[in-house]
Amino acid sequence: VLGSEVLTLWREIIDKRLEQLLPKEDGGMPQLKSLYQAMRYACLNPGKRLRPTLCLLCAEAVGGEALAAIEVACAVEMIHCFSLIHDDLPALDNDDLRRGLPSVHKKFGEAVAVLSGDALIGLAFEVLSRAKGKPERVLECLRRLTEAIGVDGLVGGETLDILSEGEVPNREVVQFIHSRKTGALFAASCAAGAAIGGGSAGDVQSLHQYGDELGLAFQITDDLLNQSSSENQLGKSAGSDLAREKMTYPAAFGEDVARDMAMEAVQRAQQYALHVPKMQSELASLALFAVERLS
Ligand code: GRG
Repeated sequence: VLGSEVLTLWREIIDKRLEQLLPKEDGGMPQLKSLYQAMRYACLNPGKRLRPTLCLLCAEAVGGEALAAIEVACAVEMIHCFSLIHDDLPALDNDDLRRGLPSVHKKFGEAVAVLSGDALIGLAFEVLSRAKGKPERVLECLRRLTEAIGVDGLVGGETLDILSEGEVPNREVVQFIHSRKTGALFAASCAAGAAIGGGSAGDVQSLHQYGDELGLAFQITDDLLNQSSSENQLGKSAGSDLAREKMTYPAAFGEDVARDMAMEAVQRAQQYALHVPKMQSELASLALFAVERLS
């Protein structure tokens, strides 16, 4: 089974639950309609849904039911969409295009964009708190996801990414940035899925490592695509890393070595996938998808 087929299989279920969990456009207070619209726009536009799919698969991989992880998966996607809204803001990467459409601040203005992101992260944790499962498992998901977004995760990685613009490419720094701004959320999505699925400590750890390696392969590929692909193909800006002198894998290691490193990370991810009881081939396909994707 191809990675893209695994994604197609789950996307409708994920989108349907997200749709139910997000505020209705015409619900609540009429004056807040643009806030509700911005939250829905950010979450329901056509992204790949890779992180929530991994979360569901990892629950199944450890012997649980995929759907038991749906709240955790939706929380993960809300966190991810929040990070995209903020990443695109003028103060950060200043990107006008996302998922083939105007980015949230272009469509709704900066204030509503910032605030819709804030609302999404709150909603993510509210949804997570309602996840079905033993309280200690829900708490483990909470810990893993909050760790993944904090100073040792997305925020730390993104901050260094921004502060390193224009600096001479440095291999250690680029590894630090990538493992945090991208790897941490992939790892936490997988580990949280495994945790809520009732996995043993060893299985949860294997899937954390799997997600970490997949995330590395995914971000190196993102760097390579930014360099070689087009805005049309990506649905987001292309060539922007060079223009902003970003600290990327191709900048620090060269394109060929970066490509090899991405493939090596896929292989390591696939090795970790062999440690869990089920869904090994689906997990292996999704790891390969991280490098073979065109957008
Ligand atoms: C979460 C508290 C908190 C802060 C976030 C803004 C920020 C701090 C971090 C930015 C992280 C970021 C945007 C990293 C890039 C990761 C990446 C390659 C995103 C693209 O992911 P895809 O291709 O997107 O899976 P789709 O559109 O398919 O969902």
